[in-house]
Amino acid sequence: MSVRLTYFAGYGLAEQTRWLLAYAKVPFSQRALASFSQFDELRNDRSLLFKQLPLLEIDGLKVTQSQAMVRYVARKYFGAVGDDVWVRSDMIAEACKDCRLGMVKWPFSSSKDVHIKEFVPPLISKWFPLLDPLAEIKDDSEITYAHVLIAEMVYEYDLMFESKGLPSPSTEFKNLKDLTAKITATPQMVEYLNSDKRFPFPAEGERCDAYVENVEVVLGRR
Ligand SMILES: N[C@@H](CCC(=O)N[C@@H](CS)C(=O)NCC(=O)O)C(=O)O
Repeated sequence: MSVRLTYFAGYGLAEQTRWLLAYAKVPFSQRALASFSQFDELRNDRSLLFKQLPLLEIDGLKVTQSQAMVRYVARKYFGAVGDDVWVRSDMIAEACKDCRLGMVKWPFSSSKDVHIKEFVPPLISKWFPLLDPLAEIKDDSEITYAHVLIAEMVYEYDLMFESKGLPSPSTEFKNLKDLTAKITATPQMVEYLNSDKRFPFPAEGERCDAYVENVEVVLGRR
């Protein structure tokens, strides 16, 4: 089995798939593009259905569109569950996609202060109270791919607020906090989060600037 993820050197639209692969203990390699010519080659050799990243390759199958990637990995590597659980998980996954927009946009915001004080809080106050009851787990066997996505989102937002010396948004949401702690404490997630596959949080300053530069160069904007 060969699994490869192609994206930039950062989280963006690829991190959910990285977490799902890591949680499901699926070995994967990744390719962080560094130049426009690498991206252009993929656009021209038809690897990218819509000429966009990220790209997930599994045994020759080329999957793009981050949410199609997430669902494909979920279907292939997470256990079989009934239709009701699948549909609920898919709905939660869409909510996570919407809520984590503040994460995806963070590196590109011209003012991190405005972003964290004005753009992100409405996302948190809309989605966290709705997701909190859905994050309650009585037994580990209840964990679905959607729970891993919730944990990913909560974890990244906590890192974002921490990077600005602000209290973690998850503090007030017991189920979100407990679920995130549970998932990130599993041996496979500890391994992933400490591996060189996990990119550091793009904190304001050099790290963020380097990520933005990477994206702009690869997309041919600089
Ligand atoms: N709906 C797509 C959006 C993908 C997307 O916007 N990718 C950006 C990079 S994060 C891209 O490749 N932009 C280049 C382009 O659209 O030409 C997804 O979720 O994967």
